[in-house]
Amino acid sequence: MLSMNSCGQVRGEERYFQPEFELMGREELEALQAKRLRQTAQNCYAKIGFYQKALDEAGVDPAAISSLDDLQALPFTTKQDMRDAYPFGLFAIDVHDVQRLHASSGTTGHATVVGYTQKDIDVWGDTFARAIAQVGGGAESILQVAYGYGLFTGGLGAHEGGIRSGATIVPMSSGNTKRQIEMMRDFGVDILACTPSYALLIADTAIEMGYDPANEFKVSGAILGAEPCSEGMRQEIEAKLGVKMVDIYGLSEVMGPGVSCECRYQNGLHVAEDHFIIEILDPETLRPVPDGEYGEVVFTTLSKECSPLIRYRTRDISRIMPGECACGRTFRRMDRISGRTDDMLIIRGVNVFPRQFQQALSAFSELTSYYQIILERRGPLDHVTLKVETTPEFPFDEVRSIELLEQKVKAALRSDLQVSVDVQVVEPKSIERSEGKAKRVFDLRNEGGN
Ligand code: DLL
Repeated sequence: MLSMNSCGQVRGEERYFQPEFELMGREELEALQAKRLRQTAQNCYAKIGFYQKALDEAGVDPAAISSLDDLQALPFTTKQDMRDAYPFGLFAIDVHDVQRLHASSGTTGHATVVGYTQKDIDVWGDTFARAIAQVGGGAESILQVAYGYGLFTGGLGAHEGGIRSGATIVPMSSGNTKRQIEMMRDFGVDILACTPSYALLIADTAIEMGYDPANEFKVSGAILGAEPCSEGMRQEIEAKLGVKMVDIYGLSEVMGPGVSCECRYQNGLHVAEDHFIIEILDPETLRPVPDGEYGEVVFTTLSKECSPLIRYRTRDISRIMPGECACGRTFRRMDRISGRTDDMLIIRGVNVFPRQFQQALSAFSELTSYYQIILERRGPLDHVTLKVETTPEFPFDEVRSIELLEQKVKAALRSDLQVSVDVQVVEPKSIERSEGKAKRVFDLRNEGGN
């Protein structure tokens, strides 16, 4: 349980902790959320044409919102709505009063643009600083930010958290891996922030360079997110780097990293409920599902000045973890993201998410965490090949061993996931490494061929 002294510091140490919110009683917290929800809806109605129209159509008077139950009557916002409003159509303030702009990639249409006032940035910094505290970091820490800086929210989000917690920041951005490792060693970095894929690449590269980062480096905490990370991959990162890892979640539309984050119990991600309302909805009926059941994650922002959002449909799939957390925080926990409604694969009628492959593969000590799923069209049917990479210790020159491993993996997938896919075992290091979010699924179904 968390304990604090009269200055609000945890166990006498200076850690970034906001007990007045993080330990707030549920009733009081929900009253605060209801009040902020009303203010948000009123602000949206007064300042953003899109919401004025949507709230009018839904027949909602924002001033009449009095409890969280009123949320159900509010309209949704989708990524398409944000794209249609490109670039500043969903801003509640004039762009000239905005401190900073971020945008998500526009590979499938317009980018979604989000603005931040100084207050928005402060809140963002607060939520990331809470994550730094979760891995034991604070004003005495040296934080290496190896998320990409730029329009992507990873780099600057982590950076703001570092400022807020008073840490010394090493703003590396992603890439230049050997240099990252030298700096990590020479500067005595104790906290690393990047994607799980990149943390693994950093660990493997350090080991190749002849270091034993788990024992020779000071790094002891890692704040990793922006993509799914299986339990097996987490354990590999923790063992190779000698760190405690917390999974951090967020999305640029809603804020960036820090919307939710694990505590040291690593048992679900506490949602920053003082700034966001989370709902888990059935994606078909758009009705809430009971706690513990999976559904689409929907967020409403409660304190954003520039880019408030009402009921934003993330397409991420998760669930509310039932029960209380041993850490004493009252913020509810969402489970790690199990997939996205738009990355579900349907293999011969069976629904499966890429992350489930990752989980099934972690049972094989002969395999690394690197894999690729390749979708092709062969005749009328979709064909799936799973490329998996062996560890350097695996006897790759023994054809029989490869065949046996392929058969074992195929059988495991059939029994764990009920899917039948071709398995191709490939040599160590033949699957491309990522310095940011790893690309796992290659959909070649519309690329001609047979
Ligand atoms: O990825 C923000 C972020 C940066 C989060 C750094 C954590 C750390 P986007 O690029 O807009 O923003 O992508 C958001 O990434 O909807 C999820 O599908 C996925 N995602 C983010 N965090 C996690 C996570 C950032 N911890 C999209 N686990 C989201 C699984 C995640 N998926």
